[in-house]
Amino acid sequence: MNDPNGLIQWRGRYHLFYQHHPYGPLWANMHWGHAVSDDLVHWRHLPLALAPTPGSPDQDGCFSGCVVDHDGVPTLVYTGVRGRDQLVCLATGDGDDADLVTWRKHPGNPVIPAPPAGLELAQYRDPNVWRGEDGAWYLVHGAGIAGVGGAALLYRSRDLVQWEYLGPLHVGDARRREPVWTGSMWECPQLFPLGDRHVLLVSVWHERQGHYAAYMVGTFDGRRFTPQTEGILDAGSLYAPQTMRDDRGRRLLWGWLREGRSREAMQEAGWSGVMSLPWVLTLRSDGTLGVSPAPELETLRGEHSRLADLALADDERELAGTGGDCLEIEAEFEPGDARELGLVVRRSSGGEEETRIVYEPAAGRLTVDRGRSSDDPRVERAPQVARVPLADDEPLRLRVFLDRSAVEVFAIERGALTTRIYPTRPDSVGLRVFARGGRARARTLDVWRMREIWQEDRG
Ligand code: DQQ
Repeated sequence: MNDPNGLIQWRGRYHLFYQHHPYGPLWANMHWGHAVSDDLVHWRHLPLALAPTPGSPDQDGCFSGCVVDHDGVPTLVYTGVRGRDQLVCLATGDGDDADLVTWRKHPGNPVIPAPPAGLELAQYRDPNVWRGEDGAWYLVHGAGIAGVGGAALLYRSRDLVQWEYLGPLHVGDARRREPVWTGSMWECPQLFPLGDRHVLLVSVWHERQGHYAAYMVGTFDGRRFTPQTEGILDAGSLYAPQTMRDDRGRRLLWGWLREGRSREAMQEAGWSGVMSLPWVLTLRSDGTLGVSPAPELETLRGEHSRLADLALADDERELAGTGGDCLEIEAEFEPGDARELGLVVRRSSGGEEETRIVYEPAAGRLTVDRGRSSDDPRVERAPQVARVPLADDEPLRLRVFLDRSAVEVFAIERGALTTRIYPTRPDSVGLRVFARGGRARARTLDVWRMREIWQEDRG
């Protein structure tokens, strides 16, 4: 699996569609998978929602898109792939079907039959649709302009079938590399209101220089987006995120956690790709995005251990009896004068394997060090790094979720860093806390074993 698609709450239930290859562990032959949840925590698999139709505009793949409520008719807007064409297609569901399992493709597909004229587009895919305040439908479309790079294009429609091109919503600045680079294209763009601003979320894609998810916060005048602040949503493994607003008014986000192992290792495992946890987005007073894990995840907290007021002076302590590979860890540190401090997770008893979550106060840098995460030579070892500057005397508050190969680290309300790790040893479950080059204090350290979400399916 890869990108989350079509996030929607329908009759109170959360639907999560996603890019899926049902017949093999590597990316190919894109279908739409589908899962549903009442509580954001326990999910039920539903049948495939979309499959390519031979001889049609999506014969070579049903790529990313969204689902909207069109006056009671669930309507799926996606990228149909035929040869080199990647064009906007529609499918409609049955509003009375709470499971949203039946989809009929529109006979007039593709509903946007060609990219806009007058732009030299090297890439064009990934529609995302919302209802504007004027009652019209708006669509932001991912694009890459030859010689420029990432762009988000804007369309408007009254009926989701006839679309008028309104021009570029926003075009990347090819002179800058950070934080929002143009890359070759912006995949999966999404524009949504948050607080008193609009957020443009983009997945920066470049064929040789990597992928990452970035955001801009700014204003939208109905035609153009003007950024005021911008940042990297996640400098780790999360890509192609999509968001939805739920009936509690929250802006929820999911992303695809990409693999960090070779194609051969994925083949051997028989699967690849993980969906992130549900995140809640907020707008911080400095105009940057705050992220935190959805509070519903706390219902998975099982056996609990707590340590409080632990002084650390250039040492590393084993937290006996707290280890595991499915844990939630919440820690609040006073960084003191330590050069670095943090947690060691998935540590084998002899230290052969370990993953270090390291905070360096002077640099305001959070790193997940995967240098010794795995004995398997086929996995990525590069550290993953996020900027998390703290104010003077501000504590470092971390929430860490370990779920086997998926690691999601939240520096509370400030940023997130997701990682994939592949320890090989059965004893790589140890947990430690450390400070180096000075003194720090762990004010509180809570560890919960996380409960399994799939039990009922096994019964
Ligand atoms: N994944 C989809 C595309 C999208 C990319 C194909 C982003 O629609 O651009 O699986 O990961």
